Amino acid sequence: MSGEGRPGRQRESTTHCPYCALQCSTVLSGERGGVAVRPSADFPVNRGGLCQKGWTAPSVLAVPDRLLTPLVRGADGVLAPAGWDEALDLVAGRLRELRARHGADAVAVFGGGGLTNEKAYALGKFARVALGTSQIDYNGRFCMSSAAAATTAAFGLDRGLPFPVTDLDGADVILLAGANPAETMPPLLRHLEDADLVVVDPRRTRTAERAALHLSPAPGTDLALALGLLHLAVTEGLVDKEYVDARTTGFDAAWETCAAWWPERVEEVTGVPADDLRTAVRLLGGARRAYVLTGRGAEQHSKGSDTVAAFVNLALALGLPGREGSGFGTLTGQGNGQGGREMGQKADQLPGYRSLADPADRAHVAAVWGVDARALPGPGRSAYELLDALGGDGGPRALMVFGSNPVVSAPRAAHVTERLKALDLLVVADFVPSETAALADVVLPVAQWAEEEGTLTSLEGRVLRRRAHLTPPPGVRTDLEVLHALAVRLGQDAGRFPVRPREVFDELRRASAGARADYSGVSYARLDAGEALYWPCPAGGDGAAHPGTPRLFLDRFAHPDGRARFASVDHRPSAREPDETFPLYGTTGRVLAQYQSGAQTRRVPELVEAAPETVVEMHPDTARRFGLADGQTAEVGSVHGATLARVRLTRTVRPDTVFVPFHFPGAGRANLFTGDALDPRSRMPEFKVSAVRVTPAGERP
Ligand SMILES: Nc1nc2c(c(=O)[nH]1)N[C@H]1C(S)=C(S)[C@@H](COP(=O)(O)OP(=O)(O)OC[C@H]3O[C@@H](n4cnc5c(=O)[nH]c(N)nc54)[C@H](O)[C@@H]3O)O[C@H]1N2
Ligand SMILES: Nc1nc2c(c(=O)[nH]1)N[C@H]1C(S)=C(S)[C@@H](COP(=O)(O)OP(=O)(O)OC[C@H]3O[C@@H](n4cnc5c(=O)[nH]c(N)nc54)[C@H](O)[C@@H]3O)O[C@H]1N2
Ligand code: SF4
Ligand SMILES: [Mo]
Repeated sequence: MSGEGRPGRQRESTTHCPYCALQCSTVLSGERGGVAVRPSADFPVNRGGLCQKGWTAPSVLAVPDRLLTPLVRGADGVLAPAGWDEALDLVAGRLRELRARHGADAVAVFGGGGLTNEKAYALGKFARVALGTSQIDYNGRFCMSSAAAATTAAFGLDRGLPFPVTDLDGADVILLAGANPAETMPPLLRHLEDADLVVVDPRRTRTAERAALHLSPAPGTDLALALGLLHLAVTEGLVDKEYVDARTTGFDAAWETCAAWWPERVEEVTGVPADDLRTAVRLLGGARRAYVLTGRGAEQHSKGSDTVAAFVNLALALGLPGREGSGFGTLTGQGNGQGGREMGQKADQLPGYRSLADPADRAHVAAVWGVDARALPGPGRSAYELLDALGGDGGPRALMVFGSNPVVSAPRAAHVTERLKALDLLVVADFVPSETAALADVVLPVAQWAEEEGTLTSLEGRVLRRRAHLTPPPGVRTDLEVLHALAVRLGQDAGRFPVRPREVFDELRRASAGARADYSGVSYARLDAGEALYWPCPAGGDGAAHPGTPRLFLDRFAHPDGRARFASVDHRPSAREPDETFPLYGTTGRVLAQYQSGAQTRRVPELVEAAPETVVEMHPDTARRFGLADGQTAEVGSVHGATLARVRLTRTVRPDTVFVPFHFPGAGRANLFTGDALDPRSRMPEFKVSAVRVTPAGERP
């Protein structure tokens, strides 16, 4: 709580870290230029811990190249400072012109999972109402979409962790499939200390080093591995038959495919010894309290949603989901990766997890927005498909980006960059000159996390308050103010796009009332009073406040019959497997000291020192085979393109695999070698598997 204006005491504000979905609670003090951060002592998720990114977050508030004035690209092709009216008039005028000439879908919007609930909600409404376009999607498509597709199908509802993080404290065994929290959510480890960890990762990560058992499959083979684990659960007699009968459907059909995945066959496909598979299943099946958790390593594949489904099948067979003290979950990534996927910035979605394809959902939201439901557009393209279509035949001619840096983070980045350049108008709202902002026709400088109010929903489904410690610097506006000003210029009533976060939140409560992600019982007042509110939290009908829902599915799953669904899924290869020309698996992911596209963390000196440039991690045997030495600059190339990276030799990675972090710009972008294969259900790109060769830089065959 902020103690503003208390005499004789330093002003402090309790808020949350700007980065990942763990949303560690922090206390800010000091004035602009000298803001200090410390972890709050009493928040149960981080328990007084922060990672290096959290400790250094205040320095982004005062980076030397902070955007403090709108920029407009002049006739000379250079971005030059402009006034707000000039910039907004220009944007609105061009948008109107393009819409008149090419139709409403000529204008597209790209959002982000780092936006607060209020901003994500306002952005979706702005696209559908002020622009009337169907063309909106967001970077969560690259992040949570496979897990969301699979868990919605299985449980009827997608909340990353359907239980509080602190439930993990009591676990005996936790299987982590493709997650490296020791680098991506360090304070989470405090909740994993007492459990035996089974870590599935082609690298022996810092997380795997703490594991009781490390399974190291070839990239892209988790689906076979999960099918094999279910096979063993059955043959070892570990299935919870009573639970399967009472709480699920579809087991027999699921068994049909995994019956053929006996351990030796799984070993052949994944490289994981059959004995280790048996040990894993016995650990999990023998535990009283066990959890299965997935991360991006299992999800960012052209078969990511089927892979998550196979891990859900395993958890269901063992009777874990919907029981206190055990469960299935996925570790959501971005600060508001959970709320951001419920508030209507996804191509097919309205606030509260309502569906654009459902007439009753459309009618409810249209009534809250005061528009005719028939005027709401239908579902649009998914993130990669949207970026791929920019500036092409029948594709959008203008794009507005709020909270993403796709020049670095989108798959097949060179192609995406070309598409962005082909636009008639690119508008980027950001607080730093990101690589995407550098291509824009108009750049709008916005406020940062510590300068604004709002709410975010963390990976455990708890709604949290972000609080302003500073006022935004002169010349900077909030995202909500930008959307308001543009909507008015596009002919909307001033009252339809409020600028006060609290007002937007009250509207989104109404828009989500009665929906799957129901926030109608959550209020700033309740959050500020310190209540821990997890959605769904409907408004109490008889005046009684609903306590929220820390644990979902304890009595029933969210399908009409109350049962969870096993999925019938089978293994298949990745879109492109290694061959003679591209003999290695190239996989990508994160390092501790950098965040995402690096737009924020590459501006923090301590973090740059810790992780200055793109590296390619490879096994010494692999380096020898391809004539490479530690520290040398190499080219990591695929059929799509090549990345320059410094060779880092390590025995922690499989000899058939190289690993490249995706946080760096220019020629060091990992996404120069990733491709355009998408999961057919979730439209998730295959970030985790490319077929690559690694050659000394400048010596490509
Ligand atoms: N330091 C840091 N922390 C972050 C972020 C960040 O950028 N930096 N981003 C946040 C966000 S948005 C997200 S989504 C999360 C992501 O958090 P994680 O999912 O933990 O992160 P990744 O490094 O992308 O992938 C995890 C692991 O997957 C492994 N992997 C690669 N291919 C495969 C495969 O085929 N199968 C399996 N089983 N594993 C594979 C990689 O070796 C890697 O160790 O982190 C959040 N926290
Ligand atoms: N190869 C490879 N590529 C990947 C991944 C991978 O594992 N491998 N992971 C994918 C995943 S999981 C994710 S989540 C994406 C993330 O990648 P991006 O979508 O690029 O995410 P960020 O780097 O966080 O970009 C956020 C941008 O918005 C700005 N910003 C932050 N907050 C706000 C705000 O409130 N308002 C506005 N207007 N701007 C804001 C930041 O300064 C930054 O420039 O990358 C994906 N790309
Ligand atoms: S773990 Fe995530 S939320 Fe916590 S300090 Fe680090 S980046 Fe921030
Ligand atoms: Mo993510």
